[in-house]
Amino acid sequence: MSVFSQLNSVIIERGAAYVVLIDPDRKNEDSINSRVELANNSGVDALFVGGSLMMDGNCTERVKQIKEVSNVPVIFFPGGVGQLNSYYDAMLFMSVISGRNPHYLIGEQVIAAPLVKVMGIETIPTGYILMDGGAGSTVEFVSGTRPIPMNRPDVAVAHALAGQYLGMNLIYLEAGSGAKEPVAPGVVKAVNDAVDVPLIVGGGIRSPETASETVKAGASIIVTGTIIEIHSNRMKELADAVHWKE
Ligand code: 1GP
Repeated sequence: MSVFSQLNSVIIERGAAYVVLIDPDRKNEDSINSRVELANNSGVDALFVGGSLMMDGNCTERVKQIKEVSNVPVIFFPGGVGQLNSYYDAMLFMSVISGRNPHYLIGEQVIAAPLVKVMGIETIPTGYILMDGGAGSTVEFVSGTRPIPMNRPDVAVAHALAGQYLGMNLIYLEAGSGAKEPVAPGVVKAVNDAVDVPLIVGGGIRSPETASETVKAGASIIVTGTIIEIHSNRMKELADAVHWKE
């Protein structure tokens, strides 16, 4: 069964899926193993692995380590083609559709595509929409794109629809890692009402209450990174909040 089908089964059976983002960067060197082990036992449905900026050259080694320890699918959440390797079970084949920087709309993807083919990684076509979470996210700087203001659900809807019509299987509403404010429930609802594909929502989600509110607004997949870097033991309560059908 493909990783995408597995995620869809979780969404159908448990209401929504819970994903923990692990940044394979130097700062997490000592905590990766324990965090992945905890994820194995906390009802986490998948790991996203990636980050906008790597501060050393050991990313591949860390992804290998994550794959060795993980019991759940390890999905590449690409910060750039340099983080591509064959240890991932699948990847979000993403385009930053909220931006107008051709390199992140199609440039990185063209560089990555032949390598993905050779490595045989499952690709999940994903339209990535950066919303303004109020913290000036790293992805904003690295991608050279402007986030969509949070008070413009109409603009978010237009981008998400364009993504769906271009064939994206998932739409990712991103407030940016460490966002002050997560994607507003009103934005999630407006986009979910407009598109037929599942929504991933991440950035600034720090509590089960926010996770639950975001799912109720229409998110099918919730991603948390920062809160788990600070309090790994909160994975279980976040997973329980996301899995509302149980
Ligand atoms: C994944 O960028 C997010 O979409 C992760 O954000 O680190 O704020 O949880 P946090």
